[in-house]
Amino acid sequence: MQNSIINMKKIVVGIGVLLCMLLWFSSCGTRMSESEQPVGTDLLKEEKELVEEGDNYIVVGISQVGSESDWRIACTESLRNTFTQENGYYLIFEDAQQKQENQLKALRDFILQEVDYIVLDPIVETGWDAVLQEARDAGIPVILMDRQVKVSDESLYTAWVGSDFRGQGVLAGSWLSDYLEEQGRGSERINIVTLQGTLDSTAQLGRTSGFASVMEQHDNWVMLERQDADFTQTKGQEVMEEFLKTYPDIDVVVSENDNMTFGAIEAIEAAGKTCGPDGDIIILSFDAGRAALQAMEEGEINADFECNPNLGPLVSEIIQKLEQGEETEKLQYIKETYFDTTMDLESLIEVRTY
Ligand code: GZL
Ligand code: ZN
Repeated sequence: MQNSIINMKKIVVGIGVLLCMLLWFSSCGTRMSESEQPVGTDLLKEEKELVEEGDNYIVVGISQVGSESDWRIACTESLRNTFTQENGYYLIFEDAQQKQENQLKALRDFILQEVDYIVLDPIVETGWDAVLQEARDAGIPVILMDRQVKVSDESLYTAWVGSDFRGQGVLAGSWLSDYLEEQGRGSERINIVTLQGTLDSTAQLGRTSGFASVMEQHDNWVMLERQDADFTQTKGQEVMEEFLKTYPDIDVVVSENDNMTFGAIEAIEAAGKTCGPDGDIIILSFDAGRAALQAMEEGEINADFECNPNLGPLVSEIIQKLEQGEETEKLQYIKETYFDTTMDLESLIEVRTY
């Protein structure tokens, strides 16, 4: 009996020690600045080393728009795969759930935490001057990715890397022009509706204006209506349902991202119409993610204008240059292409990383 009590005691003590060890190591994983350490805690030697060693990391605060689309998910994956501890980074990642006020709060948190760099994908182009000024006052470089900002002083951010959205819109317009010619519809009245992305986002502004610039060369093209569907599938379906109720003869849908396109296809088919090369309605989409290329292969989308989400490596390249004291280009465009049903989609889909 006596032995078993002693053994029990040993087990209880052992578990207690184990728990303390576990608590310690789990707290080691999170970076604690001097001010955050619990007052009076005598940091154990190992923990001190970990915090000191943590200082060898480049601390990057990333404010991401949200998780509203396949494109956005792929972009976040690219960032998380790049800003790893193995690559010498300590990443603080904030998802703003598509609200600018969450991004402003995230940036102010990053400034308080004295990160080394701020990376911002600005949901809309306006409203950033003050917080960027605060980052500059704190001596923290801001790198923009994907979307851009309209600021009074361009030196408020160090560099931007992303897509040529206007170029995507122009490419979509010229693709449609060629396609209609081939179909013998070059002089027919063509009724068009547009599902726009988040209003005032660079992607929406660029795609809308790029396509509009081609519209001007075709007086037989009529833009019946453009409406904001916020880059989401749900809104895309809702807005397309309204368009179908309002306009009996829609020839083309310009949808400024694939997720709105998926919603639009739902609405078109629910209304008893068809889309794609053999359908009633021509579908032009943007992003060209894997799911959209599969829908294209199934004959639901005519053409898709790629928006490359793999921005992580390009942003990291900028930071590495800054770390070496090297100059970086102010604006850097990522390479992109487009897809349509004349291409060998099966082999293209196989090699796509998103
Ligand atoms: C474009 C990006 C857009 C995508 C949408 O670079 O900002 O936001 O086209 C995403 O899918 O929601
Ligand atoms: Zn028509």
